[in-house]
Amino acid sequence: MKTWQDKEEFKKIFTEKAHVLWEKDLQDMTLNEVYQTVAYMVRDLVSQEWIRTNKVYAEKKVKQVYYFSIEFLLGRLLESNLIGIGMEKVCRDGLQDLGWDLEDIIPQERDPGLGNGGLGRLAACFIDSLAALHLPGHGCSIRYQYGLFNQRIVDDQQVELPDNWLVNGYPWEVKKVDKAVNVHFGGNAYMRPTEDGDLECVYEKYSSVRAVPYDVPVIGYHNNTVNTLRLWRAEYSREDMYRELTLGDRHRAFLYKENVQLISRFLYPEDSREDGRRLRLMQEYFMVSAGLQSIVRHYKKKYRKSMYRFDQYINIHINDTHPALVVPELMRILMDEEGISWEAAWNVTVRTVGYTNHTILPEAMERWSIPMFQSLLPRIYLIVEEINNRWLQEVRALYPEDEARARDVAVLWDGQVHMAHLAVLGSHSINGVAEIHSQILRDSTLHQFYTCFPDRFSNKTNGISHRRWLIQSNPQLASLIDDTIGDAWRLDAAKLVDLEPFTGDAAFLQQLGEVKRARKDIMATYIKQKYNVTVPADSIFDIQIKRIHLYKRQLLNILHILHLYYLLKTNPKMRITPRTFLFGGKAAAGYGEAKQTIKLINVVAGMVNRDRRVSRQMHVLFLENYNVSLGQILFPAADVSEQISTAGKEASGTGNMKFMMNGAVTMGTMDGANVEIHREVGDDNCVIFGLRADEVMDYYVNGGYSSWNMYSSDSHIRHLMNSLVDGSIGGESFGMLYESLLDRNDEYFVLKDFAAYCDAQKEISERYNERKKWLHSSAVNIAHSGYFSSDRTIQQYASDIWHIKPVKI
Ligand code: CRA
Repeated sequence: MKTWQDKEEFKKIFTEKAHVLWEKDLQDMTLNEVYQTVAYMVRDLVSQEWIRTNKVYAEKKVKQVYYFSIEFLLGRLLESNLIGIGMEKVCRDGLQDLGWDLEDIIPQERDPGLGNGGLGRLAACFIDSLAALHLPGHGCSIRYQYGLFNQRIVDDQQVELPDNWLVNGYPWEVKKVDKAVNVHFGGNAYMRPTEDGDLECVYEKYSSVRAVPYDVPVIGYHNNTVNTLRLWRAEYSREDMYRELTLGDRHRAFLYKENVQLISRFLYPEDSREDGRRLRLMQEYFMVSAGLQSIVRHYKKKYRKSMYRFDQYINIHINDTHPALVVPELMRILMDEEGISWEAAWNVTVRTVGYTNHTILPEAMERWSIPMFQSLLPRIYLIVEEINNRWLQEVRALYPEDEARARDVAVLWDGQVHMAHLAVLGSHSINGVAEIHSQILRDSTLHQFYTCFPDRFSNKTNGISHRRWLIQSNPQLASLIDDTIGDAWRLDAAKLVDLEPFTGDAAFLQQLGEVKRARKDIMATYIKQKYNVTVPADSIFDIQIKRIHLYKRQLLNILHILHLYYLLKTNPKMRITPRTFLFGGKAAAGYGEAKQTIKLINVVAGMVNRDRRVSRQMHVLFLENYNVSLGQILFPAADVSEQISTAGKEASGTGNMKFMMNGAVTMGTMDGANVEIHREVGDDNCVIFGLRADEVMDYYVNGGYSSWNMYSSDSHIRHLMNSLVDGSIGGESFGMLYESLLDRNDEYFVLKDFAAYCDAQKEISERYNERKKWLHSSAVNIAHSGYFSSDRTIQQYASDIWHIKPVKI
């Protein structure tokens, strides 16, 4: 790859580039212009490799995977790309000479808010790993004009501001006008007999949307691979507009134009919650159809192979059910455009598609009303109907007179299209994202499918990119690791286990303590600057950062804090290990309980921090607008990682892995990947508490839990619950939370797990006071975090599901 020889060359190229781009003297440039200049320079460096990567894949006709995801939560790219091409130092030094600090330039890049949380961030880690492992794999998604809202806290409450992330342009994208395709919506579809006695589909009177791709390079790590993330934008074309005008009136044409542009305007702000709105279905089909059309076109043009062999060269992976329309859309292309029979098309489709499930929360399972689906996608509906009919025929033949079974596995039932069932039926591979989650899929959520296709099910425990979450975000720890075991772990995260012999080494632990302290100081400085709050860096940094959701139980955390506060108020002589409790996360705008939780945290924080006697021992803070960039400051600074979801609810979690890799000790339930973290580090190096998933399930099925009984029998709980509604917390009332905990019988077992959580927190404090033991635990966590690298996850997908091989560029 072309690189900058040294900082002198960097400065020369920078100066030329800046002049061309901005027509300004260097001293007049804004920081943002400096950022953009460097970003374009990085793109110049990789452009040859980007072209070559695609050429090599096509020339060698290698099998490629396309990862379809409605979200890609990339985070900033300048620093990660500089690290990827090994040019960070040259750039830093060059900028320094020119009078800029790279640290001031990096934050000029806006976080592309193209995702909500775990699912979108996972997709970003996956394409990062694909490129790092020189695997031929690309992303496909939507180029939302507005990302997830920016969160402001005003009067203790969340306010949502639009995230217009593209205002200054996005230097990483390349618009490919010549690669645009048309996607059809609405109209009529019906079958009619052909002359040779067959049936063919007529699809007419639809309206068209122009899908224009914007490609973002996905740069490997110290290799020459540059894969592609293709983001589709919806546009109207003059032709289509003209046709609308001739078909209808001007009003109709206007509506057409407005509707079309809406498709790629907003990211839906729901995380683990179904929304069911028409526009979302349009987004899903838009992404799927545009993505598939371009893949098929490329395959035919460059691979020149028969469509019957499509699955030998192409794999399509669907990240949850949002892209599940890949199944009927590929069927449509194979049958209507390529003239292939149903049976052959179905074989190709199933062999091409793989599906990952990310949630078992019933409220998050996508379902669409049939009338809406049918009117929006009439041709696709006919195909889904046929898939359903053929499938139910099989099921009824196998299990006659078992309508309950048919209902459990139907794609169309009760007036709805069940997307998870469509995804399962149309895939050769179905996987969950942590062992316990995959187990629950097999045992209950998808049990009937599992009995039909046991071989198609597997587990692929999630992972995170150790490049972003260790090398990039915690350079202090990364260089300590280099000094201790060498730097081979940078290419192979499994080698982090070489740290194991040092987890008892006093000198190493001492240095580890210093690194953690340095990272806590950075965090404390951020807090001081942004909130004018001083948090003591020698207190325990106890952090819960993730979407706000009842099942994730931020409530359990804040109720424990409130409990501690009351104890300290009533016993002025009481001493606890000083703690700083930090929270961050967005609540979906329409999710009342989640928003009230944010308010409760903020009101309690104000009360605690203002109380001089208490605030010597504890601080509480809600950090505004948690996103990838803020995460890069928070994970390295944590002592304690709060992973306290109700057991059985969190499919995997990935924040838990980021904390672990940065040496935090997990305080967690036996849920998601916590189970595997616990297995890796053992009881001594994490703190597990609370109900197990089977116990939770047992309460749901057989009853036997009453939160009112807890209220009556436990005076602490009674006090806490009363305080939610009697005005004693900052004169505010938190009725929704009170109702959910008591009147709605505490669906997530917050009160049930409360005592166990308090004990676990005491345990944490005691362990923290034994400094050497604590640092040992921290080191054990880092040493065993290699398993949670997304490189391991992607290698498993590549060999077990996609059957793709590395290609050296
Ligand atoms: N909300 C799960 O809840 C999981 C991620 C990525 C989630 C997390 O536990 O780590 O996916 N599920 O696998 C989801 O988005 C639609 O379902 C998530 O991010």
